[in-house]
Amino acid sequence: MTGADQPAGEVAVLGMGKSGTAAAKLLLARGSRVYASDAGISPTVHANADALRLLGASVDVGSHDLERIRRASRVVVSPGIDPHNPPVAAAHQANVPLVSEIEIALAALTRSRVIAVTGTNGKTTTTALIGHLLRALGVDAVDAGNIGTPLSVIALSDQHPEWIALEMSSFQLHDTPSLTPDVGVLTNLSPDHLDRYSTTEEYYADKARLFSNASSSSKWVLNADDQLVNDMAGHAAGERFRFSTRIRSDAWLDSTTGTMILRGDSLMPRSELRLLGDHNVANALAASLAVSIADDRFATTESLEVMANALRGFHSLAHRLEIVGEVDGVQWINDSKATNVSSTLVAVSGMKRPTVLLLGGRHKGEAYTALAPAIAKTVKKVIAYGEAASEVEKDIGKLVNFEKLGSNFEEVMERARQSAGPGDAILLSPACSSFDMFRNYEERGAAFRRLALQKS
Ligand code: UMA
Repeated sequence: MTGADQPAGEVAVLGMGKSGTAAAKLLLARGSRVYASDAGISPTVHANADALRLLGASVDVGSHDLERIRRASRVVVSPGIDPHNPPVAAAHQANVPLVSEIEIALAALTRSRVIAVTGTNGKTTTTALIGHLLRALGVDAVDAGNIGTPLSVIALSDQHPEWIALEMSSFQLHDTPSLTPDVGVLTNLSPDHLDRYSTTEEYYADKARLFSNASSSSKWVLNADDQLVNDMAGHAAGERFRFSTRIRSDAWLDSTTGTMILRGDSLMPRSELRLLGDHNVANALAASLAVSIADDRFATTESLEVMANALRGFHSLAHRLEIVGEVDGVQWINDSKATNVSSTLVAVSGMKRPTVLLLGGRHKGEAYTALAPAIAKTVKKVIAYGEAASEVEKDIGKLVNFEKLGSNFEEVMERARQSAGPGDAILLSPACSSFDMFRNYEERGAAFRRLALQKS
């Protein structure tokens, strides 16, 4: 590590969730003095604090020492901490450089090559597909970032991988100024996180940071069907490659023959991809395109065949249009990861069966009216629940068979069961975050699965 990488003073790490804890461990391993703090007092925070204390960090649980943060030589902020919160504001006021956990990890991962993926929706599936394809090609590759494994965990491992499929959220992009991916993928753009950003433009500005260090050697994979994506890439330096489910592109779906085409060659019939919805075809096209341009080795005819086989073997990720089972002729679909309106719109638009839609949770600021046309086509009933129920009712309650419930998820599931008959589907695609009733979307999805499969 160079002197520039290793500040003389203490590094303050804000948040001791997954990313803060991993960043603190990496900093300690590389010789920094660390002060880690978390405003929360959950058992996880306490356990992480104990682990960091043992490694030599100074730790506060339940509060942040703002004076100490102001004196730090650098601050590492967890992505979930709102920039307006006191510890971040304190760092800004004192002009302490503030970075993400990813920034710390990238400085340590000098030899690994990176395919970075961002966008409003589809980025986790695309990242997972990229990692899956690379490993199928025999490459030492890992998936990291917003998808779940902090990049600092990878940086701490004994052997750094050759390639990293790195999912970047807008929050992470905000504080990662040195991100310079070998390949950058932008899946799509639509409003999201309006509970954190004051305008959609502000949110898009963070997404645009993907292109901050564009150079002539950069390669960009862009959604040809999304004008905002192409506008955002603008005049960024580097080569552009496009994917589409509508028009002839570098990777595209030829709907006349139902074939997925990669750089002029037939990749595979769409019907052999075991993922629901056209958006997943777009994700698979984006991932195979990103891999095929990443290195000449991955663009041969043999590699194409290996990738097609790997795509055939890829199952949907948990909580993303995941069919959890069929009970008494009713299909139960867990799309708990759909935490914004555009994601739910994609799910509802892809439904083939008459559908009971579970919509609700913590309202994030978007209107639900955009769902109305898609709901009119296949949804037989909307059950709105949680904090957002009244907001949902105001926007679409009169346009559809509608029922408003409270915040008892077992009751929501029971009413869903009673409202569906053989041949129907029950879709949890909430368009809201889960935090009013659950710890996170995974816990919400797990509750859906458990209650769906419970014998009535
Ligand atoms: N906290 C404080 N002070 C505050 C506010 C919060 O100390 O003022 C503490 C909380 O008590 C908590 C910690 O900060 O202990 C939370 O940190 P975090 O929310 O950043 O959670 P991590 O466990 O570090 O997980 C993060 C990502 N979380 C978010 O961006 C909200 C995970 O993405 C990611 O997988 C993980 O790092 C590893 O990279 C999750 C996510 O929901 C899946 N992402 C959003 C999304 O996909 O929409 C962006």
